[in-house]
Amino acid sequence: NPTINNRISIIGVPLDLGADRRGVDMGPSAIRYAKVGEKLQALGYEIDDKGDIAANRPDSCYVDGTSLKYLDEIERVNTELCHMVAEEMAKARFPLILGGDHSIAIGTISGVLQHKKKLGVLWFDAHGDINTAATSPSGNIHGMPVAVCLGRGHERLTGVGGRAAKLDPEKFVMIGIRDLDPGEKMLLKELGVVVYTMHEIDIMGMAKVMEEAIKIVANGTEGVHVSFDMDVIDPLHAPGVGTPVLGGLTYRESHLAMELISAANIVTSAEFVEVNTVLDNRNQTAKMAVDLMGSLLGERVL
Ligand code: EXY
Ligand code: MN
Ligand code: MN
Ligand code: MN
Repeated sequence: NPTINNRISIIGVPLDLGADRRGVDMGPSAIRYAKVGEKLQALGYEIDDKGDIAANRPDSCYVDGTSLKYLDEIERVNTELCHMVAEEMAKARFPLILGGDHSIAIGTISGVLQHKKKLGVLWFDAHGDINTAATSPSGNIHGMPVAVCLGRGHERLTGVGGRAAKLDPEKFVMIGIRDLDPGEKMLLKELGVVVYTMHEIDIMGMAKVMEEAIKIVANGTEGVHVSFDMDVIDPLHAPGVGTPVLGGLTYRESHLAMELISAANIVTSAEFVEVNTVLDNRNQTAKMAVDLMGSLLGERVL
């Protein structure tokens, strides 16, 4: 039974090197300032905030060419994150990771995989994040974590957490996608990942999309990880992100998705990433992330 217990460990990862843009390094602070601990405590959880994993700033890091920017430091931070996540899960605690850029999914997911070999993933994002060094237009590693978690990409990234388990692409579902590079489209098709783009959400409605998505990731798995990139939400509601794309989820659609996952009792770990405080409007995007965590973890109106 993958149902979460009432103990949550918060881990902050103030890494912005994967985005090659300042601002998301302050995401964990902004999310804590928006009272994530208080919200989850009020919902009845016992919270252990493990603080932040130390991540270096770009000016003190080596940039290796342009195809995999800041590979050394991103590998190091993700390796540490992997160990911390595995350690918290060994204590039967629910890991809640605060980003940071989306490259941290490499560490989170490899850590979760140490305990749940059969893991489903719900990936909320405007982007596919499934580039490799060969297909990336930017060299930014936050556009690559999905490829890495499915076993594609540089061996120093796919090697984080050891070679043992990788995700099953059939248990990986993407939601809210509206910006894919040509190489990403090819790899998504090759691997057979199920993608609910904004088009499907518009046609089917979020309730139906989530019903299907939950079925796919829950059947035959030991748990489900939610990887939530704040840029999946429309920039009108979540302006504090580094790579905004028009035409995203509304406030209500994103909450409905979280509420339906919560009701299905399947989630065993989660991360909320890409809050860029420099671009945010009075911490609106960080607050929204905290509201979404509430809905994901059981908050209801009545
Ligand atoms: N696909 C583009 C790239 O690879 O550079 C943009 C990626 C943005 C990734 C953001 C975190 O989701
Ligand atoms: Mn992303
Ligand atoms: Mn994104
Ligand atoms: Mn709410």
